[in-house]
Amino acid sequence: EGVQPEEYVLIKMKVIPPFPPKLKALEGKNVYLAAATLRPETMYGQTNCWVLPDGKYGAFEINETDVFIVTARSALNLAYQRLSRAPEKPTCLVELAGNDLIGLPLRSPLSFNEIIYALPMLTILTDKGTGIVTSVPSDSPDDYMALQDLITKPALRTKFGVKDEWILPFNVIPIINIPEFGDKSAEKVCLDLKIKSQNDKEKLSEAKRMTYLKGFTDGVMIVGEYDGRKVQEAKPLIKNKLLAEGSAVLYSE
Ligand code: A2H
Repeated sequence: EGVQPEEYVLIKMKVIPPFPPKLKALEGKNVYLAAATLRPETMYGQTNCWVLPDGKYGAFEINETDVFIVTARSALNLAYQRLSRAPEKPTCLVELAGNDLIGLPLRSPLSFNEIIYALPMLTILTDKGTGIVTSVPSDSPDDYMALQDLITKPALRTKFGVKDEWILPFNVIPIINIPEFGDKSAEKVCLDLKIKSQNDKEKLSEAKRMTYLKGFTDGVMIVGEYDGRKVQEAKPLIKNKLLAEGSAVLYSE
């Protein structure tokens, strides 16, 4: 962890009932995969959610009605940020592995796709954020490459039990224009740098470096309520709206 605290927005991705057997104990509750992001203005372009197949997660009580599926580490942090039913004490209702979450159908705020699915990403860190990541392949090189890996490698889909219909209908959605990189900046930079897979760490960090700052300084929204506005201006407005309507919460670590 860095010296500076990082403030994330946790996007509440609602698990659509009926629940599979592993989640049956949670029936009747509002259950969310809570994804940590630094880019709330990109949520229009969500195509799926990422989980670490071997990662350990739990279903933690946030209040009387809501349950967040996150890592135990982040649940403890949340409990100290008033996001637990019992003050400063996480309560785990069900222990889960990432593999148990693959294929869950989700409804996520702002997403143009009404239903998206939880899919495996092999590079998720368990000591950052909640261990749940929402996927925006138009603007995140990591997300673009992890989705490409699943699309182009049937063996990978078979290994993790990923059905074609959880990925193939979901195309990259243009949401932000960056003059230098166009409307699908992550796709363009991954192609330009000839990145081969989600494991190509060096090239991916170069791709992130190239797109991340430019997206903030030069990016313009091309969809949504703030269509035509600069990303810099839209970002706090979209963040505050998500927080106000209760579809996201703040989380720092
Ligand atoms: B970002 P930082 Cl569109 N493991 O959200 C790996 N990656 C994680 C993670 C974890 N445990 N938790 C969060 N993240 C991702 C959107 C996005 C993000 C876009 C573009 C860039 C971008 C959609 N995915 O991040 O190290 C999340 O992906 C570029 C770095 O704390 C989160 O924001 O700076 C970002 O990494 C936080 O990374």
